[in-house]
Amino acid sequence: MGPNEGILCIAHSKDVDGIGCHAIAHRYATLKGIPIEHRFVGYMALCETFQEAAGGSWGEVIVADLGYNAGLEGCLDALRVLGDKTKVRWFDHHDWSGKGAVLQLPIEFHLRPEVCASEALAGALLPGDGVAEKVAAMARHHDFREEDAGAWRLYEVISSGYDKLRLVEALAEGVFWSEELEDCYRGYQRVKEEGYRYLEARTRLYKVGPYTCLLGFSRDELSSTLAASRLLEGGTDLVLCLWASGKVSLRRNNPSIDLRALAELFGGGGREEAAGGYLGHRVAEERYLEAFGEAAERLAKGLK
Ligand SMILES: [Mn+2]
Repeated sequence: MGPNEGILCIAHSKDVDGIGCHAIAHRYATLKGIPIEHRFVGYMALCETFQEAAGGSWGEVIVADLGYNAGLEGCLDALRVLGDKTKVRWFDHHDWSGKGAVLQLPIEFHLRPEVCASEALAGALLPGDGVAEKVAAMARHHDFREEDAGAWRLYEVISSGYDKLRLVEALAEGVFWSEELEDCYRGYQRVKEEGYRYLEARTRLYKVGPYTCLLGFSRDELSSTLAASRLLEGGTDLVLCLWASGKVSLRRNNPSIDLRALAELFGGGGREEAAGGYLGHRVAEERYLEAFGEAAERLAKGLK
């Protein structure tokens, strides 16, 4: 088998579902003896990755746990070129309603909002495979915020910045925990506590439209979910967390707020209940209050 017949897996690496999709694709390829490469992407570099894929020569491209976002409109041509010459399967559970232009591309979409992306992928690639099912179950528990100590510990390992490919390879082999992961997990508990203290010292309450919103400025050591979950404990209608990179995360306590629509004000996307984007510039630590003002103003446009 030549290198041109391999699988390219494009998914994010921010949580158990994203990493789980990579792991299931990895296991599938390994069991079939097909070479596989992974691209760990975010919404920001997605088009570049599709352009790179379109310029390459792959046996199959698997895209997973990446929902529609406005940025995709900028690479429809690359996606069409890619889909015309390569089998592309796109597994996702985000909301794709009204996104006809992308859905008309020569891509096989498996859009299943009732499951997480890893479950959709496991069902299609490795039905009946115990390891894939276990990875998918952990991804589901994390994505749907269900009890699963193993899944949540794994999430903390992912948040700690542990080597993504190493974790994917371990999961693909059915190694769900190890001494090395335990060490990483323990080390991260200390880092996380410091991150919480830093965040709690840098929050401010805003009124945006009819809603209360707690804004926070976080260090990179806290992931979106961890930082935003901590902010949500304040009980406001919604929260917006900001990082030095300009990254923005939105979460809510009030289910009547559609965060995906708000995320579009930040060039991003996501789900109704969890979304994110970018402010558009970096934020220096000493100027986070200015950035809060800017973000709150933008939010107010969407929350009239
Ligand atoms: Mn997911």
